[in-house]
Amino acid sequence: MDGRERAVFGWAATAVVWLVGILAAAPLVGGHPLAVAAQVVIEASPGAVATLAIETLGAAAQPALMAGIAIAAVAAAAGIAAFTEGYGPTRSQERYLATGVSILVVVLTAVGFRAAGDGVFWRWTLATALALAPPGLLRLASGGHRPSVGRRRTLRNLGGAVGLAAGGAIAARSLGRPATSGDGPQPGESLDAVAEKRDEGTTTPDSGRTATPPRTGEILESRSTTENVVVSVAEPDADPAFGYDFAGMPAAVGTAADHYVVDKNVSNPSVDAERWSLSVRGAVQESYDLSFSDVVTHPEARDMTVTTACISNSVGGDLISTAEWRAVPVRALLEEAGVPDAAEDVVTLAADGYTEAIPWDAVSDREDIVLAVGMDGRTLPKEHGFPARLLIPGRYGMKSTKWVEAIEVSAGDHEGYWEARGWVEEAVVNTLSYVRSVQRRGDRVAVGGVAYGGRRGIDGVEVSFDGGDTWADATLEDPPSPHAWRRFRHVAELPDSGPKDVVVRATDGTGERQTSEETGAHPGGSTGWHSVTVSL
Ligand SMILES: Nc1nc2c(c(=O)[nH]1)N[C@H]1C(S)=C(S)[C@@H](COP(=O)(O)O)O[C@H]1N2
Ligand SMILES: [Mo]
Repeated sequence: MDGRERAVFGWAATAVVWLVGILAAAPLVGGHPLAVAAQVVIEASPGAVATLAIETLGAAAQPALMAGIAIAAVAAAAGIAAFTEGYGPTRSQERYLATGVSILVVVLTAVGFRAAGDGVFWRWTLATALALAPPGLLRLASGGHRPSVGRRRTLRNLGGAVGLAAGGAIAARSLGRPATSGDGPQPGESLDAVAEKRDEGTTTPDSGRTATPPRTGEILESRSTTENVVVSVAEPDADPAFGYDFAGMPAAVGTAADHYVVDKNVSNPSVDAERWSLSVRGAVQESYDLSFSDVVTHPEARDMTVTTACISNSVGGDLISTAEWRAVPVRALLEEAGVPDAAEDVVTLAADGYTEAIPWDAVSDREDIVLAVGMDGRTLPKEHGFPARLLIPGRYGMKSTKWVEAIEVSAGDHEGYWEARGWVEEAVVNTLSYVRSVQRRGDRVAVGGVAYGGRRGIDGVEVSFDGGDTWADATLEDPPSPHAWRRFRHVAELPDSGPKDVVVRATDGTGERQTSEETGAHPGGSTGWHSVTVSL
């Protein structure tokens, strides 16, 4: 290595050690500047870019963005080193540059750690110090801004810096920020315990309940296709009626653990339910606040089975789930505050800065527009919006604000987070039917799946084995609730094992057939018939 190469390597290595130090110190505040930077990029990027990233990268978009930012930081360090070595600025110019870069790095690290956590002074300052110590010492040990040491010593210095970062990681972990303070309600805790605690002031955690659907028929062969379809062959003498629970079929009502998760966040807000309160305010007669246990024990709280789907889901995609929620009608919360005739929108504001709105007319009309505080009989998991989130059956998931902190009545039209990025405002779900399973039992082949038509409901599902030339009516299971999808299956006598072009289409409760027109998710949700070619 000549001097220039060594400088470039030295600065790039310092940047890498800086990133390692940042990640090592992260547990101290419960987040890190890299995630904050990614969040700033996501929120500042134009809707079209954010949407493209979601559509092409899906759930990988956020980690990919963080990786990109990390690589850019290392490249910038190498670039600065190449510049100073290549253009030979004077010693004093070089010192100015090094000082400037150092100050920038210190400020970015500190601001990032402050923003990543709850802003407690000693936590973010200590995290900043822990993160900056390894790269700082690496620079000092390698002779400041003009490295002139041998390779062996460089490697030794690097090893020392990484060791220092490891020490920082241990320190950060042991001082780690608890998810919430005190012994208030935690995500995923028994709802009964929360209600009891309100009465007695104690909490008794219990073990979760699980609902694994029974599977029928021994599976001889099974594979999953890219279309989220499980194709399998069961014993020929397995129950010829199939039921609705054969391999690949989702449970009619799923659990919190298998519910899809979508949000704009690199890391989700940690809300302390003990300190949280729901503010009901805006253009109302009297604003008021509710505590978490006020909502949990609300007289109108009820259990509700609801299907939600993300508007960015592709035809046949897995961003659709059904769960049992504990929830309180939003109109019950608002009526207590008194809503004037001039009210237009009911705006929900969230801890992550997300907002959504739904017309007051819809809220006052519908008992099923609710604020949910529980799932599967427990408090919400953090990723589903602990401690409280909205649910609007029949609208895409984007309308269902998670981590709600305030419900605000507005006299004007409010533009929601995704609406501002070019997605439709109303987000009424398009009628859909997805194949989830194709199974052979002897000469009989069953196609099974789910169909959802929002508030219109589902009246029928048809299945084709020949790419849509001929159709047969599927058998439908009763929906688990008026707010949920319906499972279907169709069994046909098909002795030959050649390729089958399976297609499904639904008819909603108004008698309208699901459109065959294929559209992408943006801006109003995907449409088109789900089809999959299988051989079994
Ligand atoms: N606060 C907040 N709420 C949000 C989002 C978000 O990014 N922030 N994403 C929305 C979107 S696009 C969807 S599809 C649903 C997903 O809810 P889930 O993760 O509980 O399934 O949350 C919605 N609510
Ligand atoms: Mo979504």
